[in-house]
Amino acid sequence: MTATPPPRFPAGFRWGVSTSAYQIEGAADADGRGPSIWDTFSHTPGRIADGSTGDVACDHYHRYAGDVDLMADLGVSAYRFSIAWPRVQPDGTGPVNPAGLDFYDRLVDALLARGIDPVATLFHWDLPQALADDGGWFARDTAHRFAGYADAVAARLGDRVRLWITLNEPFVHMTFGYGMGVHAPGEVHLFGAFPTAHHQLLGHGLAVQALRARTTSPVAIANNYSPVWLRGDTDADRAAGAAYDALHNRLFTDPLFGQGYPDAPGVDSTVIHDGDLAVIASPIDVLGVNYYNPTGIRAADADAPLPFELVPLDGHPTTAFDWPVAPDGLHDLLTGLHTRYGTALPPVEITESGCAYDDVPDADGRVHDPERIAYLDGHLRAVRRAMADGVDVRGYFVWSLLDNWEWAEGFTKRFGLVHVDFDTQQRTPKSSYAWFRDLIRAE
Ligand code: GBH
Repeated sequence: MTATPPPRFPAGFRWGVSTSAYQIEGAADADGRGPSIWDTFSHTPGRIADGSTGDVACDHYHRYAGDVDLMADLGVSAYRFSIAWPRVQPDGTGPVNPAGLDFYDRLVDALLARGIDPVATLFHWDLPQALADDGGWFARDTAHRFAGYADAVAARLGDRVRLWITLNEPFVHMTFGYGMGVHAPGEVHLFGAFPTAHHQLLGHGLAVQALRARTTSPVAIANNYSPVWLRGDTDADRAAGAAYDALHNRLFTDPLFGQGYPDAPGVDSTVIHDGDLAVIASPIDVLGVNYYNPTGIRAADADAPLPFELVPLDGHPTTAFDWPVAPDGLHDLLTGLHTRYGTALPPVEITESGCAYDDVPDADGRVHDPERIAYLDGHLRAVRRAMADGVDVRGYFVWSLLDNWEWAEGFTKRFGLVHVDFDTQQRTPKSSYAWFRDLIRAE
């Protein structure tokens, strides 16, 4: 257990937990839902570590009421979930499927009844398969379709959603989905994937405009950031660090704040039309920050395919994913955003922070996860230090409420405050859940 309680946060600081649709809902065929790229990908042999799919996942679609009870008992003031586009528009365009929206209507009302702010992400990687068949995010039209979908969701959920988030981690969707092919849709374009960055950002900007016409609730994007920790001090190492920073941290952020694209590998101005950058820079109210770990970088060999080399950060504990535990990275990135964007930076919310460990119930059925408590404690202290250094942070969401379906890792990585037995669907709050509940109560 941690020695001293974390420092106090300002009154009104938002405490939350995060999930995403494909990782928890299951009910893949229910009520007219269409297929998404993750259905296709997970059902393709060899793509998922344990051969599993999200067909059932945490069966949250049927168990949401009990899951909202878990949140109420935890005492969070907000819940960040994502809306599955293929439930709302089974083909990604055209008429809305009312039964699909009914689910989110019920969820939002259940949250509000318990005093929990609904925070809705419109796109957490589960693109309707029909749109992928038309080119996915390589197709400029997908950006316009995304805005149409945002309009349809906001027409139904309007101001009951208290914070709207357009995209989750467009960097990961581009890089893993279209660059390296380890996530859906499984395409390998390497640095040729830049159009999927631009079209996601264009879709973000168009969706911001669509949301403004329907709601007065604040609007955000959730980017993931990984500060560069140089491992080497030659000019070549520094150039490599700058290239990685441009690609991972600036490509999806500089254009939001009117700076256009950085000089990052792959940027291809031929896909940028007149006026696009102004749409992308449509003002947002909050920047969502997802943080897991920093990245060690040094110069690559001259004949290497990448202009940088990722190197392990020694001297840090690691999670079940082998990601280093480095809370200072969160402080660095928050103060770095503040320095780089200055007054253009809106208030920040930490929209994901968390870790995977091999949590197993003991003989009494209890799940002890002291490493997760230490992880969260360290990262909350880092947030508080960044706030003391002048960064306006308004909230912190733990990834995740539940153990869930961790994309290409299937069910092999557990991120929850609540343990899930995927055979019985039994939920068991871990010791980190009690710790987080006590922390929120003490605030
Ligand atoms: C998020 O992505 C997702 O939004 C969420 O759906 C997911 O479940 C959650 O995180 C947990 O994975 O091996 O040191 O080079 C996180 C994106 C990209 C963050 C890979 C960590 C690995 C860094 N992650 N990155 S390293």
